[in-house]
Amino acid sequence: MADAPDAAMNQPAGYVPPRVWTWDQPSGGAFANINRPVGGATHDRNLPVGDHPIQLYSMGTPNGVKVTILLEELLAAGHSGAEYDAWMIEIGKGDQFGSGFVAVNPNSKIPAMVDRSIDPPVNLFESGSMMLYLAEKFGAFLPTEVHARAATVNWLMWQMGSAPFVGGGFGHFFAYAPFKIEYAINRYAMETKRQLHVLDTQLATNEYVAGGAYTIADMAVWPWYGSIAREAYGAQEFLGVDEYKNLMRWVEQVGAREAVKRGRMVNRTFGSPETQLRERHSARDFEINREDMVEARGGERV
Ligand SMILES: N[C@@H](CCC(=O)N[C@@H](CS)C(=O)NCC(=O)O)C(=O)O
Repeated sequence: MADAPDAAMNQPAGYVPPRVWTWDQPSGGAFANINRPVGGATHDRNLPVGDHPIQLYSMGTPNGVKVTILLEELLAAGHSGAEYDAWMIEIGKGDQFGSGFVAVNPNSKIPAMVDRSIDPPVNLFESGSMMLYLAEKFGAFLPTEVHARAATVNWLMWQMGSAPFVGGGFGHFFAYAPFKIEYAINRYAMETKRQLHVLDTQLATNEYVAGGAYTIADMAVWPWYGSIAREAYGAQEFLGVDEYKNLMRWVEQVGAREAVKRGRMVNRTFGSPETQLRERHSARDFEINREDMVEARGGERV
């Protein structure tokens, strides 16, 4: 209920939600500068277009990495039609509010993708939608047998529905909020641990998330829950991630795949320079345009 029984207990003390919310102050916390209560473009800017059929506009966050892992897996499996240009959309700088980006994704969130092998081109947003689209287009990483396919889509949708509680809930209040709120941290730590336990239980009797085969469900779940298990928010001890033994086994197993290692690097803007490939326009970029190499050349991309 908006009007709590004792406003003195509220945060800040005495706060009572007004009848109508208005956007009159910055919310504080990390990323507050890009938060707005309205959608739509803030500036005119066309999206660049490269040579390949698939144009990806993204950044190396877990939602972006899901798609670059799938594209690298498709290429590794011999699907040359999955060749792609990965362009950088720096969300901290507001690139997602450019008119060209908004025309592809009215929701102004990375990743967004355009399949230009079809006329007119196909616009895609929501990483889960992009993964289903690519898996169906190439007939790969999505089983055709009805039970296995249903299980794969179940877990893909589970990831899409669950991860916002981890990122927007736990990660926000544990790491990004301007101050620590015990109630919020407890609420989202509980939910995050519940999700980790759900995954751990599933992986106790299944090699991969949706069963015996490596699918788009693994590629969707791994960037989020692998990252929670290994480094995200500096919360591994807090969440006791080592207790989820089956999850940890799968995190290592999937993380060891070469395509996963490559997919993680694409559009990455953090971590050590040798782990970052800011933009990817050909497979050779992994050998010549890693950020450590670009820095050694004084910023030149070749
Ligand atoms: N459900 C969406 C979530 C996308 C999303 O939240 N993207 C974040 C980065 S991980 C973003 O672009 N944030 C920028 C903003 O909120 O302005 C998906 O899976 O594609």
